Amino acid sequence: MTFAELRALYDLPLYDLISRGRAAYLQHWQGGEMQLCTLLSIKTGGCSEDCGYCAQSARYQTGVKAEKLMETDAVLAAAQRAKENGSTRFCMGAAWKGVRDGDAKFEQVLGTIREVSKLGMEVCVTLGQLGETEAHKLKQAGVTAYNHNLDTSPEHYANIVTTHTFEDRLNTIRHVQHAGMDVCCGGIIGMGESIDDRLRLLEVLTNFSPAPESVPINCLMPQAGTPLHGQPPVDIFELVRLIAVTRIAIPRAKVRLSAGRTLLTREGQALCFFAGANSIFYGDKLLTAENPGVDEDRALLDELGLVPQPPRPERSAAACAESCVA
Ligand code: SAM
Ligand code: DTB
Ligand code: SF4
Repeated sequence: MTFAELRALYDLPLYDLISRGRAAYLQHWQGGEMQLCTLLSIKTGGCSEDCGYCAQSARYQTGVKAEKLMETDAVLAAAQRAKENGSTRFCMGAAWKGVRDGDAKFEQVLGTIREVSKLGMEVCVTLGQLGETEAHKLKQAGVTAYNHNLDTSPEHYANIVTTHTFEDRLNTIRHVQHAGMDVCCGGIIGMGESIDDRLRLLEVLTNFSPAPESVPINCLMPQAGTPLHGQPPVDIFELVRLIAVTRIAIPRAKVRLSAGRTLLTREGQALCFFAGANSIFYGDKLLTAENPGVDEDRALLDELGLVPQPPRPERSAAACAESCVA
């Protein structure tokens, strides 16, 4: 879609826009199903990069300590708990600039993925930059989706990060696509960007081929010690509008209401779900930041009459070993 088309949608009267978001959702998805994803930080803190929102950058005094890469057994136990709790997707994140073939840590992560992928969940990782070889090895090990956010518009990117570029992010995404993994790619709002910046990011996403399988929309979790701490919170109607436009523009994608739900009311979240969000992170913690508790989320889903999305066997690691089509 063009920027002008996205902007025209965004500027519709709110109820017209969310009605169109809801209609686009119902064309492609079972009404009432919410995908539950569990996040685990398998390597926390000490990151070389200077992303201005991130508590895990070694450049800022945030109180997040650098930890070692988690052992396979501990990750596997967390994945098993996530499955028992009803999550159908397990996403492992590492505070790295990227990974390199031949590196012992990368080998360890591949071993962990091989084990986690036997549980039958969708397996997602977010490890930073990848080359072609690394992407193929991740796919072979059982990764079904790779999360690599563009985070903001090409124009605003350098105001937020200087240690890598928007183009670097796109290159990794191309490697992920060529290796046949699903692309999970979205952004963060509330980083001082304009509405146009948010829609320019969406314009880039709508031009991906194939379309992203998931689009996480994060609201900035203000992290003490980072340059972006102190940004004003995101306006709920701006968030709802962006979700609806994303749903209309990329109707088959999971639109994930990601970081920042602790900053939203229940009513605000309900409006986001109506506008087209159909996936959440489920569990008390994101990577380092708070997430609503499992009991609170279960209660919210119950009150709204939403049910966890059943596993999609066709997207499990085993089924995706050869190829996964959207
Ligand atoms: N290091 C890898 C990378 O940057 O791609 C993977 C981990 S990184 C923490 C994954 C994503 O988390 C970021 O791209 C960003 O979208 C999101 N994120 C990090 N800190 C955040 C914050 N304070 N608020 C909202 N989203 C955040
Ligand atoms: C995504 O888009 N959001 C998640 C996941 N992908 C890796 C991460 C959110 C991180 C929030 C801040 C933190 O926990 O440190
Ligand atoms: Fe490092 Fe990722 Fe945080 Fe950037 S977002 S500082 S690359 S962990």
